[in-house]
Amino acid sequence: MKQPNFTPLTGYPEYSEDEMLIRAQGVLDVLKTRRTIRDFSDKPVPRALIETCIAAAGTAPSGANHQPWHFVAISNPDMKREIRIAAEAEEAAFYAGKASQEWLDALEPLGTDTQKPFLETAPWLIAVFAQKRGGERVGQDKKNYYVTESVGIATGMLITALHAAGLGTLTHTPAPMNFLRDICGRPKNEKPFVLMVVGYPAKDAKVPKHALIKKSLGDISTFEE
Ligand code: IYR
Repeated sequence: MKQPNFTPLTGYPEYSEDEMLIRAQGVLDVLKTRRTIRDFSDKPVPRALIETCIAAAGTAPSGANHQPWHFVAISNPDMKREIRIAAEAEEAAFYAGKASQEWLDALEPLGTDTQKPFLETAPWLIAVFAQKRGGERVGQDKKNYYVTESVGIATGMLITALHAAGLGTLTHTPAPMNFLRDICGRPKNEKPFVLMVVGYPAKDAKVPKHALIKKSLGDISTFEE
């Protein structure tokens, strides 16, 4: 058995408990203002901002540290149009009968429909892919573990970084999204996980009141002390 190789931990300064609470509250204050946006401005967003947020997502923990994700950032108008056409075709089938009545009832308060103009309006789409096989280095072909969990965590960190930077996001999941693999030219071992729509909110952006209903801390947690 090969001996694991260790190095000293860095990057954990000690704060006072008061300071820790202030820091945690600061993160909560920022995250509380996040909304899922469907009305985007076409104002351009610098590529460096998107790169930095993807780098933040790439720091996520993952099964065996295989980092089983790939992010395709798209600002190319032709590709965005192609994605919109394919996504709207899937959504048309979804709303016309593929979705159960219970599902449609659950979506009713969001006011969503088959039209996805934001896929062209927003300056960036980030297609997130999950890799069934890979490894800790690009080009490897080992089995990946906890792929969904790992890519889900990375996507959460991507959303957090984008929001902290002042950008709006929509977590878009047209189903199925296999068209994304073809349009983005990604290999067979990658499964489209989510399509993040990224940009500034439109000046007159509205959000459904339904989205403001948040469970309380008591609802979402139990403490056993
Ligand atoms: N993908 C569809 C439907 C949809 C599904 C869920 I679950 C949502 O939270 C929102 C929408 C659409 O984008 O319209």
